Amino acid sequence: MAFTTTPGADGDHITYCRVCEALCGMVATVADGKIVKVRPDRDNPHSRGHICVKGPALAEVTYDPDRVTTPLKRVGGPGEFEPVGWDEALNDIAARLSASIDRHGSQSFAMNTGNPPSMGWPSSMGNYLFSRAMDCTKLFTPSSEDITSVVLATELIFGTHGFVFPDLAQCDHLLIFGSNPLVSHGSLLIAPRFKEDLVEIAERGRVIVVDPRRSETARKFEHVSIIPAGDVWLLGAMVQTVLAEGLADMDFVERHCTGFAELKAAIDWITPELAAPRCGIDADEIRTLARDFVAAPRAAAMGRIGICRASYSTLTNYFLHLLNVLGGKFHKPGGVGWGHGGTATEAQSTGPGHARHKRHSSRVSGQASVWGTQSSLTFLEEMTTPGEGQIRTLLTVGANPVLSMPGGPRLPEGFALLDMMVSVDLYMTETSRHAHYILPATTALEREDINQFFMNHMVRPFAQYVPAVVPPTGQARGEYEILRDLAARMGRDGAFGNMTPFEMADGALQAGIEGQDGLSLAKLKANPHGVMIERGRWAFDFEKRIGHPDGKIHLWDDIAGDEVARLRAEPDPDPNMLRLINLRKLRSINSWMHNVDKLVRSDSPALLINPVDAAARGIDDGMAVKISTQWGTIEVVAEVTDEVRQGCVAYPHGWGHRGGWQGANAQPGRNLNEITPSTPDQAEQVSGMSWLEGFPVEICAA
Ligand SMILES: Nc1nc2c(c(=O)[nH]1)N[C@H]1C(S)=C(S)[C@@H](COP(=O)(O)OP(=O)(O)OC[C@H]3O[C@@H](n4cnc5c(=O)[nH]c(N)nc54)[C@H](O)[C@@H]3O)O[C@H]1N2
Ligand SMILES: Nc1nc2c(c(=O)[nH]1)N[C@H]1C(S)=C(S)[C@@H](COP(=O)(O)OP(=O)(O)OC[C@H]3O[C@@H](n4cnc5c(=O)[nH]c(N)nc54)[C@H](O)[C@@H]3O)O[C@H]1N2
Ligand code: SF4
Ligand SMILES: [Mo]
Repeated sequence: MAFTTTPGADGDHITYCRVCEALCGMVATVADGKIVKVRPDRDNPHSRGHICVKGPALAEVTYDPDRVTTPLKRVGGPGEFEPVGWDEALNDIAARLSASIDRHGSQSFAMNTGNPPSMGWPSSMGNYLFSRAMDCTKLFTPSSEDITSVVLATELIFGTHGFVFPDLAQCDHLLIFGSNPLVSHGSLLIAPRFKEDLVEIAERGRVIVVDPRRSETARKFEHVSIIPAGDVWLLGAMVQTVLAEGLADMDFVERHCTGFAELKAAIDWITPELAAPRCGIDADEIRTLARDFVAAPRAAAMGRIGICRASYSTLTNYFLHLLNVLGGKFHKPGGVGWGHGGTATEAQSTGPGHARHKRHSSRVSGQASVWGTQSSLTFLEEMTTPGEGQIRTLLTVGANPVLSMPGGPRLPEGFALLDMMVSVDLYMTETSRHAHYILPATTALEREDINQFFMNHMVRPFAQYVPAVVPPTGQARGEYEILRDLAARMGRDGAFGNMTPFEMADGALQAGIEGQDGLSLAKLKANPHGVMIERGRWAFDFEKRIGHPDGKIHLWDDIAGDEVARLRAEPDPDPNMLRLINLRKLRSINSWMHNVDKLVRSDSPALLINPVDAAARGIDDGMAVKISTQWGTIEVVAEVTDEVRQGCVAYPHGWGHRGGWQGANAQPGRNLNEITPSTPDQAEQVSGMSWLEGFPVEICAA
């Protein structure tokens, strides 16, 4: 079949989705200059025809009448804007940003970059280079609601942040902690046909899903129901079992690890009997889970956000790594390890010293920074607390923290104090309506891209370059272009260098990892459906990627020691407490696709509550209920279901819209982040991670 590579030309265009990390291949048909159809790309050798409902919905977003397609300048209160030209907008922004920074110092400038721009190469490079151009140390991202704890745990053990993920292709015993890949399609681990991989693993062996909710994934495989945030106890006791029963792979430990004796002594008290009431899983079952895992020759344990956002999430992820390492599953077929599919830039970025714990601890409450980003829970106080380094100017790029950050609804108190706030977005959102300027970004279908950053955590590494399907709607521009232009107008574009993002990508592709591959941008352009990178996942020397100066995996570490001591002093949980967990659904992506009618038509947010908990409160299915915490109360609709265990309720975030997206505004639901723990003292102190899973709530009929 013939394809065209000219943006906007009639015919079929090869592209890929950038809504989630699966990056599924798609074919978009253009007629009369407009996208009329989006279908799966069956010739994409990686996703092989897989897409979900959200991929084609990118076309609806592209042509959404509520989309912002010209620069907007605030002329009154929040939400009151008038269109302006690009030159006028960028000149005014540059002048006012420069003046404020001259007066208050570079520490007074902050950036908040969100999830969607991180899915693209030029957009993420634009953000990165602009933050460098501005010497920005106040970088807020969703990391502290997402990956900070796993990044820190990985740094402590391996001295690097390189993502450790399972070899789904060869594994035959997979433990999944706190992930629902049948809905999320995976994260920090790319396998677009994740479900197929899991079905095949289950055919060869077992897939065990540890989750407080009988999630879509748990339903299809073996489900182990856990008390929310109980994973630190379960994983601690599994590691203790491995140590106490002498099951550890001592050959690997002796060759590659330090700290074995210290670890063994420090956690001997986390017995399965002690852990059982704290995680809700019998002591015998905990032992069996540990023994079966170690005994399986090709086994892997993986975790994702369900274990990343509680008060011991760094330690939880630390124990998860230990389980894999001690169980003899690290850097082994069917086990876990670093990816080998990347390019030289990624090999370097997974090398020593990149996690940068505490490099820029926060000014007011001293919260740790991890991976160069700040804890979200310090965002408001950094804007409102006077003194040197108070945030005076803010750039948000593809982020909607008013809905997506804990305490988000209070952020406008800080926005109101800013000299200048600029948002680069597709919409006037709950966040960008407070900006002085909204600069219109392109959608994924309106920009060329390469999956550069993602190759390194693909189960089966794959490289693809795609041109834009259509030219930008109205006056929209790509983030890279916008930010480079803005930096130039401030005389700060030196950081952007002389190469385009694609020239940089080409250099990295040609360099390859350890001299292999023969990849180049030209080769990708000649193979528009993408190229599988054929090399063995384990065919490299993992010791070279360990970042600790001694070249060893550290089984024990002072920070982990402090966390274990803190855990030991943890009071017994209140057995009557209701704890809330978060919920992701197939037709939603965080806060930003709720203006697409075909997605929201059959997706409405409800609080899942167990029949026993509902009956105790006189709550029936479909009833309005109040969820309260010390941070506030929201009224939502209840769905009574034994899908959630007793003592656990679940609600999705990203709803409760009040922006310029009319369809989204008309949807039911409330902003969960009105009531999530939102003060800096509620962050996990070691990592700054937000507490989103298993925090206590009270529920009553409204
Ligand atoms: N459809 C859809 N896909 C998405 C997204 C989306 O919004 N919608 N978001 C994308 C993003 S930004 C990310 S980061 C990824 C996340 O990808 P995943 O980590 O797979 O995210 P979830 O689907 O939320 O799955 C988390 C699971 O953890 C469970 N859980 C909650 N609390 C606990 C706990 O204390 N212990 C344990 N063991 N489990 C717990 C939840 O019930 C849930 O089933 O998904 C991405 N994909
Ligand atoms: N309570 C609770 N809070 C959570 C989570 C949770 O599970 N529970 N999940 C957390 C996680 S894992 C994440 S990743 C974050 C997400 O946090 P954010 O990234 O801040 O939030 P999103 O809802 O993804 O908003 C993305 C914004 O980008 C805009 N946008 C979409 N596409 C583009 C584009 O191509 N370019 C530009 N410039 N803008 C674009 C959208 O209009 C929207 O305003 O939320 C976190 N917050
Ligand atoms: S799973 Fe859906 S949202 Fe994710 S990349 Fe594929 S089509 Fe896009
Ligand atoms: Mo995320």
